[in-house]
Amino acid sequence: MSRQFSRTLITSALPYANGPVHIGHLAGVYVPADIYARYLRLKGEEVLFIGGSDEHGIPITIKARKEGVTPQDIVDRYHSMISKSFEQFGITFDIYSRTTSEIHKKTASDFFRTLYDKGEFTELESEQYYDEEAGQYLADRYITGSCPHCGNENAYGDQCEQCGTSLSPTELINPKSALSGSVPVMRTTKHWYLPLDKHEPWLRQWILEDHKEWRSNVYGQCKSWLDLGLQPRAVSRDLDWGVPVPVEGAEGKVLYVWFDAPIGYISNTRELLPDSWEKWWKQEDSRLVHFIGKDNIVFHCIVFPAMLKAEGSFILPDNVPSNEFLNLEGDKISTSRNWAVWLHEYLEEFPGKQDVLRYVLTANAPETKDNDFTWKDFQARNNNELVAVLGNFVNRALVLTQKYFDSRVPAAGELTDYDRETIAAAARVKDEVEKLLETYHFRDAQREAMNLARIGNKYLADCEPWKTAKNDMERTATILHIALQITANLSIVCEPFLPFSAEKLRSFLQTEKLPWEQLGRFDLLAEGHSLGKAELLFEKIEDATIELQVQKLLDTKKANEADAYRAKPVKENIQFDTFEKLDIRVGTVLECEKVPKADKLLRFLLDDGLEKRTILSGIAAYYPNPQELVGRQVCFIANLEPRKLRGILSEGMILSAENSDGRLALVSPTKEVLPGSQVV
Ligand code: B3M
Ligand code: ZN
Repeated sequence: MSRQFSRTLITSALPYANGPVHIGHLAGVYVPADIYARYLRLKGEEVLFIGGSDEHGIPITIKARKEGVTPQDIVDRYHSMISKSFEQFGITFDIYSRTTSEIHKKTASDFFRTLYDKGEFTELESEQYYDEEAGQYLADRYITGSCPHCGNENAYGDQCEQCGTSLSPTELINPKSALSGSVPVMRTTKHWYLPLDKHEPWLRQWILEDHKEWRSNVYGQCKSWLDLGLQPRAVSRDLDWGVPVPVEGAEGKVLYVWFDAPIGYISNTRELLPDSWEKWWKQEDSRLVHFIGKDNIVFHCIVFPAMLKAEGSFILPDNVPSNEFLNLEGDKISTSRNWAVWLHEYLEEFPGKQDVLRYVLTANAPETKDNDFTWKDFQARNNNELVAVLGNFVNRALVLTQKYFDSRVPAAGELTDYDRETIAAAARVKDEVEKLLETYHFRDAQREAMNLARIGNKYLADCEPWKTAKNDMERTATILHIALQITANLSIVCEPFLPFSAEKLRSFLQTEKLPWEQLGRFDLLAEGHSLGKAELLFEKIEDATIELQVQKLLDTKKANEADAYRAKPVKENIQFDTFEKLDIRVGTVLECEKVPKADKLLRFLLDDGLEKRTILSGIAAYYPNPQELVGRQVCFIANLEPRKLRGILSEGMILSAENSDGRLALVSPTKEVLPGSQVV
C-alpha cells in the first residue's frame, strides 16, 4: 500500500555520547540515512533530517565514575567529537543536537506528564537493591556477585560474562555494590510502566498486516516479539542522571533512557523549528522514517510507537529501515577492545577520502545480514571501481576534450545506433536508482549508479576517440559530447552517495548542482560550454598503506591478548585456620557429560574414595569431548554446601584454573593418587 506524502521526516539513531563513532555506526545508520536525505532533497522534496547524541543512561555514568569526572564531562567530550565526525563525513543533518538540552528535558518531561495524566501508565512497586553507604538504588550493572550457574565471582547483576547467562540481581550469590563495595539491601521502590500488553492488538495489526513491506529482518524481529507476548516495561529508573520524573513522590527517579531518547527526535525538531515542528510530527501527510541498527528495532517498532499512540497526537513511522551489524576483519566491532576503525583516525590517515569510505560501506552495507569490512576489500573497491571505472572514465572524457577541443563542449553530429543505445541505457539508470532508493535498497542503488560510469567507460573504450581524432573530428566531437553528458549525469546520480566527488565533478564541469529530475537528459551541457580544470577524482591506494592498517589491527589484537593474560591481583591475606576449613580432595572421574539444555555445564560423577558424588561445573566450553575426561583425576572442594543447579544436586565444586580472559582448565595432581586424597 503506497501512500502519497507531502514531506519526509528522517531520523537516525542517537548515538550514545560515551565514545567516538566508528565505521559500524556509519555503515549501519548514518550513511544510508544521509543518502536518502540527499536524494529526496535533490528531488526537491520537503525533507528534514534529524540527528543528535543520546546523553543519558547507565553506560555514561559508569564511564564517568571510572574516569573520576562527571557524566556531563563525558557527554560534552563525545558529543563534540561525534558531531565533528559526522560533519566531516558529509552527513547532512538539519540539526544535530543532544538530549541534555533544556528543550529536550522539557519535551520529554511534558511527554511523560501527558501520558501520566491520561492514565497510560501503571504504577508498580518492586524490590530493588539499595546501597546504604552510597545512598542510592543500584542499577543491575552496578551489582556484582557470584554467578549461580558457573561460580564466576565477578558476575554482573544483569549478566555473567563468563558463562553468558543473563541474570537478575537477586540471583547473584554474595551480591556487592560496585559503588561502595558494601552489601546492598532490598528496598521497595515505585516505578511507572508502559503496559505494552495493552497495546499489543493494534501493534499486531499495524506491523504484521499493514507493514508487510518492512525489511524482513525488521518484520521478523517484530513478529517474534509480538508472538512471545508483550510485557509492561518500566519507563523510570532510580538514578541521578537523566530527566527527572515529573510527578510528586518521584524524587531521585529519572526517565529510563529508552523513554527519553526517542523523544529526542521530537525535541531536536522543536529546537530547529520552534514554530512549525508540529507539522512534521502530527500531520498525516508527513512520512516518518527511522534509520537504526538492529539492536534498536524493538524500541523503534514497538515501544516508541506505543508511546506516540498513547500520547495520541503523533503520527507513526512509515518505515524503519534497520541494518544488521558490520564486523571488522572477521570480528565483532568492540569499543572496549578497541576493535574498530574510528572515524577521526580514518580521516587522519586518509585525509580527503571520505567518499571512499562512504562508497565501500554502502557497497558492503549489512542490509540483510551481518557483513564484514576488510582493508583488502576497501583497497580493491577503491582501485578497481572508484579509480578504474568512475575516475578513469571522467578523466578520459575531460582530458580528451581539453586536448582536442580546448576544454569546450563539442557539438554532437549525427548519432550512430550504438550512440543511441548508449544514451538509452544511460537514461534507464534514473528509474532503476529511484526504484531502489525508494525501497531502501541503498547498496543496489549505488551499484546501479556506478553502472552509469561503466556504460561511459565502455563507450569510450569501444569508440576510441583518440583514434578517430586522427582523421574524423566530427565523429570525435560526437563521442566526447556524449561522454561529457554522461559525466554531467554522474554529477547528479553520485550526489547522494559520493557527495564530495559530485562536488568535484561539478567544478570540473563548471556546473551548478543539478536537480534529480534532470538525470537521464543529454542536453545538460550546452555546446561551447567551457569546462574547468580536470584533476584526478580518486587515487590508487597502495599495498603498503593497507598493510599499515592491517598491522595496526594486529597490534590491537596482541595488546588485547596481553591484557587478557595479565594475572589478577592477589586477594587479602587469610589465617591458616580459614584455609584449613576447606576440604579439598582428589577424585577420579567415572562419568562426564553435558547437562541437557545448559550449554555451559558438565555433569561429573566422581569416585571420591568413599562413595560416588555428582558435581556440576561450568566448563563445557573448554572440554568439547567430555567423555575423554573419564579416568582422569580432578581436585574438588568436598565440604561445600550442596546446591541444586538445573534440577541436579551438585555436591561440591571442581577446581579449575582460570586464565584472566576466562578460559578454564581443570586442576589435576601430577601423579596418580588414591581417590579421596586430601589436598594439603
Ligand atoms: N543510543 C542505542 C544505540 O546507540 C541508543 C539509540 C537511541 S535512538 C533513540 O545503539
Ligand atoms: Zn556464570
